[in-house]
Amino acid sequence: MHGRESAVSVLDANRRDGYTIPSATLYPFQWNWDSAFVAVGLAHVEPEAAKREVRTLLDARWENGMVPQIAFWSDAAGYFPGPEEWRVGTDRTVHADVETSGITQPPMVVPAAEYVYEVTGDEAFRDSVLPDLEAYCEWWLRERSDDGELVWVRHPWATGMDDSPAWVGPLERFDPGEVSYTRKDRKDSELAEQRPTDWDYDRYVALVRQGRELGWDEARLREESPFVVEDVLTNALFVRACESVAALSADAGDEAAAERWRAQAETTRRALSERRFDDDRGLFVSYDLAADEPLPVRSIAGLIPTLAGAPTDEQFARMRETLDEFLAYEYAAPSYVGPEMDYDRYWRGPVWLNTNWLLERGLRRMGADAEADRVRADSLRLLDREGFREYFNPETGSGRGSGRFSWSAALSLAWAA
Ligand code: 9WN
Repeated sequence: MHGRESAVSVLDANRRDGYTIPSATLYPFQWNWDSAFVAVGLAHVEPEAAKREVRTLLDARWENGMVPQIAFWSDAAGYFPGPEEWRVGTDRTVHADVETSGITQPPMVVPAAEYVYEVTGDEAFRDSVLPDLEAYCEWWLRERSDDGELVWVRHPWATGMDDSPAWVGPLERFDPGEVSYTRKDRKDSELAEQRPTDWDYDRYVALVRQGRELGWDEARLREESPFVVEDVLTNALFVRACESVAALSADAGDEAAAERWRAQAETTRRALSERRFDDDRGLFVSYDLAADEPLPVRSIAGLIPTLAGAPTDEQFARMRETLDEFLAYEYAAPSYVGPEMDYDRYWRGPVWLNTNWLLERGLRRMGADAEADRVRADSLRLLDREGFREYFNPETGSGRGSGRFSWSAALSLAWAA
């Protein structure tokens, strides 16, 4: 019922000019890591569209290398904050072609591009995207790393897991003041219960306005932003991104670049293992650089460094105990386990299929095939039961958030391949 044909029809319906919007009801523009997951799924059914998806996203790249969280390729109503709020315009030196938001998202586009290349074998595609992918990795190191090892983000939206309980600490530490704005995401009372709270939104908007006032100047924001966080999911995907640039460079015959990015992957992987593993909680935890303290929360983000091969054998043995807590629900794997877990609200408990896909692959990399199989099987059960919903209640399986959600449709195609 929710098979290949219906997945393709959702993606076709959500496709615009060279890119796929995440959802027609909630997110009417191109989003960064959404397009990456969409490309992974499309690679198996519409390879030309997969290549274009990646290419279009990279066309929104800033001159400094950053690939933005949102590219506003067309006018669309129904989303806040739109381009007028971010004010990153075509008149700015940061970018010449398209209005965008002022932040990025986890660098999933790099491994996604490698995935599309592996499926299609199209060398012209590889050669077209590799310079942009490498520039994006360079940007992370130049603008978003204090030590050349781990990278940081400066907005919860940049983590892709917006209202994760991991961000409550840093967000509590600052006063957003009086922020006036109108949300457009709570289309009805049911959805209002499944979206982030106003408390979160006040802080999201205050951070956007601060970025805008400082002209999106990275050096000043590093000093002045109250939210400067080394997110473990972003760092895990940064390791994967460096590995992908290394693999694509080697394939293109550039052994020097391949060696450099292999070494960077190893540096970041080791830093994750040595500095971001929390033995008491049995998983990786993010770090608040503004307050100089760890954010000890059991978020699914803390399991994703498996994808980077980061845990030592000893750490992974400890992680298995924590993993059991994530697998103790009817449907694996909730986005968060702990106090005030909310089965229905966004990144505070529901199961999301993109984090399940990353976790499944991470567990396979660590040789934990039985647990990986469980995550995959539960994902397929959810898809079968509810269709391409945005997220799911981990106990009842009920679909939450948007319907006809692009990455849910796309990843169903990747799982079926
Ligand atoms: C802000 C598009 C995006 C995803 C994020 C998800 C949600 C946006 C929002 O939707 O965030 O980026 O407005 O809530 O949290 O992971 O990329 O699907």
